[in-house]
Amino acid sequence: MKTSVCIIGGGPSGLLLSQLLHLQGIHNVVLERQSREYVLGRIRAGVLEHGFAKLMREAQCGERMDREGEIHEGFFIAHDGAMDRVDLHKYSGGSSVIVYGQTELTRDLYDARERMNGTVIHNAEDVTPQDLTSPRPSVTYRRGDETVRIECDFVIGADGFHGVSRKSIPKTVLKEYEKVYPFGWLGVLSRTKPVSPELIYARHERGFALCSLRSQVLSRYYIQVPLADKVEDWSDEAFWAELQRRLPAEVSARMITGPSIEKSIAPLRSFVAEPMRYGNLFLAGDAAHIVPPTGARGLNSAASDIYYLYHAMVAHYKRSDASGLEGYSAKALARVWKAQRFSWWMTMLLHTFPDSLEYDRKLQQTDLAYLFSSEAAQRSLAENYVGLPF
Ligand code: RFL
Ligand code: PHB
Repeated sequence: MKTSVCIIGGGPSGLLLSQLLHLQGIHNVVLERQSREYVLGRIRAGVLEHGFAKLMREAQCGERMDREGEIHEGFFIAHDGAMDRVDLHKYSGGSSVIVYGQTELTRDLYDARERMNGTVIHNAEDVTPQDLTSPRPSVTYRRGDETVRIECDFVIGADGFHGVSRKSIPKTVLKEYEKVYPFGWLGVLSRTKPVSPELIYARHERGFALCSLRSQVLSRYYIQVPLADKVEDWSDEAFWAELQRRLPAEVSARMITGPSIEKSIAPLRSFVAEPMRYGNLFLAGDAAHIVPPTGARGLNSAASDIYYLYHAMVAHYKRSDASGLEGYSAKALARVWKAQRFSWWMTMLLHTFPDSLEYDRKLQQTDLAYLFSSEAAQRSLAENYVGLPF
């Protein structure tokens, strides 16, 4: 098989790039290790920035997002007995975010790829990038007993944190920066009315909590848990009780609980791999960088990678201009690190650290008191949360 661009990974990053390139007449193939149902069963992001939404529209996949997604112009931070609101609209110069689930967005991308006869190969086993520093790299994969080779100009590594692409870059070339946090988030999805029309991030001595949503009938809640905890350790009853303990009493009093329809634990990690290019391999999204979910930046950082890569590929194929590809890694990393900084800051501000000193807790309280007493600090939070420009 021959193609121009071979994309490894059929998550949001890979599918969005595939769709954008297709619309520009640039032939591409997506290789995904899992089935479509498996990918759509993963409950992840809920908050999108407008830069991501704009790309979805450009990819002709924004119709349902614009119809069903909710515009949020602010969110709450519960701390020290107070419930302070961050006015995103006011402090970001009129911007906002969109609440629309990653599952739905991925479904829209799959549907579009199908409608346009795009090639998305599921259940591709042993995907292996080859000859990455040659002008004609290839990717092989296995389907049953058969090994298939795809020859291409470029390989895109959009296969998430545990993918194969980043691992195919020699250790002598790749530098990895990592910070692992001593806790995870236990998330529950329930078919109940959300406790608040806007998100509530809560700092509490017992640990962080977050009230989020997917729609007016679908709630998504998280609580900070120790790394050693397993999903089986947490019955629905225990989850709701702990969540309610960490929220202001008036919020807990009006919370509607119900059976969980999904429950999972995600460890929190900050990670960046540099550079994001090796020969004709380009990394994008979680394959190159991970943030703890506290600032809702993960998917939104992938969006800027895809935006830069898409424009670089178009310049290469339409105008024989290689400058976008040459500059990709440096340009993408500059924005990636800003998302890292912001996500780290939100995480440090709102979580309870097992080894923290009383001094550290005083600083968290002071940081929050400063935030809500300073318009400049709220402006800084708002401009990062709605997304820095690409
Ligand atoms: P993905 O989604 O991991 O997709 C990668 C795909 O590659 C496939 N794959 C392979 N395919 C072929 N061969 C191999 N060897 C392969 N290895 C892996 C995988 O099966 C998968 O389908 O990466 P992508 O596309 O870069 O997208 C990144 C986002 O998924 C991620 O950043 C966000 O979900 C992070 N995130 C959030 N981001 C936001 O912007 N806003 C949020 O509100 C938000 N909330 C979250 C989050 C992540 C969370 N978890 C579970 C980590 C909330 C949570 C709880
Ligand atoms: C979510 O709804 O899953 C969500 C929202 C905001 C975050 C993280 C996750 O910061």
